[in-house]
Amino acid sequence: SALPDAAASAPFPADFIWGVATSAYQIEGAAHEGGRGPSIWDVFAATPGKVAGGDTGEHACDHYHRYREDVALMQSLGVDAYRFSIAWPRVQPDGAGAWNEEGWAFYGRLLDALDDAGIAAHATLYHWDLPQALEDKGGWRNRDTAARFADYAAEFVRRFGERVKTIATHNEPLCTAMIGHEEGRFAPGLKDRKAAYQVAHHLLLSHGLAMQAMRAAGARAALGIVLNQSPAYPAAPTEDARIAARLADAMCNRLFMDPLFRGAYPADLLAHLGADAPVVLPGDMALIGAPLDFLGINYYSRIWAGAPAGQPAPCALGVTDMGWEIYPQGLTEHLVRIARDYNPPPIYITENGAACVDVPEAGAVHDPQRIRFLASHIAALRSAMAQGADVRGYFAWSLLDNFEWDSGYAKRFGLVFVDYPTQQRTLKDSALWYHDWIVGQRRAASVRES
Ligand code: PNW
Repeated sequence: SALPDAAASAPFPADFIWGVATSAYQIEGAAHEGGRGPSIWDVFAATPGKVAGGDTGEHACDHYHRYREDVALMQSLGVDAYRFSIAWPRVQPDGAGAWNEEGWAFYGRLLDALDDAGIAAHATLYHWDLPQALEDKGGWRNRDTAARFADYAAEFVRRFGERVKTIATHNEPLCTAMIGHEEGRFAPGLKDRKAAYQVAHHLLLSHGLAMQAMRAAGARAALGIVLNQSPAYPAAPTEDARIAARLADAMCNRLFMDPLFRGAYPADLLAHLGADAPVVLPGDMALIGAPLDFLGINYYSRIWAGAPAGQPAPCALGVTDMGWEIYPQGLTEHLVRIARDYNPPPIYITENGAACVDVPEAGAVHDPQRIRFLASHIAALRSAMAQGADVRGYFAWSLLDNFEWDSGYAKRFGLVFVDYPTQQRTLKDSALWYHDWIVGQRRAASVRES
């Protein structure tokens, strides 16, 4: 399926959106300010042994206080759009009942700053920071949490629905469900496969209920969901490895894509799960399958499945500082496959980026690996579009170095370097590269128009 370089280097459409992304818990800090309630990540990070270095999001990038400076940084990059998330416990500390006006006011100020800078806002309602009060009642294992989420979503639309271009219900429900409830590496830290699949279903249900509630509240923004997706490849030329890859695809991709776009969980996955398959009530699948205005896809790497015991998965290219294989072609292959198998709505690449070992040096940060990562994935995206994938925008992860979940501050994904003790921000070479890339695309578009 590889196309000649011409497709990958063709200019992007003039209205293609270039952006950067962040999430609330990873950058805001001010965990105890402005009436914010505790989230499951505050509790998890405070538990010894859960996060590298004992790091927490208590201060993070102090974006809660420095958002104006951060919007100015985005402006200097020349981006069209900013994808960020709302901290649910900031706007509804208990996850139910009273709204916290001081919390809503923060997002109002952020939206004002983005307006002034001419940067479009793309909001995500849930990027993993569940109010702890809801976790105390069973969190996403409790079906009622889905109804609480829909209330919050509708309130967001009533307040800010006119001021954002897109609203995503969830970010990466796969990670919430599996890393949070089966692996235990993310909050709330459970190790229970049956619970994890019930959580996956309740996340999808909460998405469906939120879509319904937001439409009823008169949402004008485009509504959708963000999924992390990875093509799965057999790690050996054997039938066992092919079966393992099919199952990995079911667990990572079709688990969410099939209910959203085909109205049912994958039969092979349900058969594999047996008694661990989720309880689904009548009407759930119709809610979950309601039409989306857009689909967000986060792409980082591919999955190898079925490597014979003791044999490492083949991995020809380099890896990032996360140890994740760099495989831009997977983005092309996956987007083409999604277009073919699901006929999805317009797609945004809502995250793509790399962790690198970045060292500041005399006011600069040289990160050639990140530049190569971004350039090669953008080219891979362009060739997917040439093969029919309808992609409208690309958001680099991330604007800033930030709290990288269980890795704490040890892993740096930012285009902008953050010196945490001083909170000083420094543009990395990749930020300058991204700026030049965006300017180059705009110039090419205006030449085409004249
Ligand atoms: C995404 N995995 O998380 C998240 O949306 C971001 O908050 C995060 O900072 C970024 O990617 C980088 O990690 C992921 O294990 C976490 O495959 C884990 C995985 C993938 C994405």
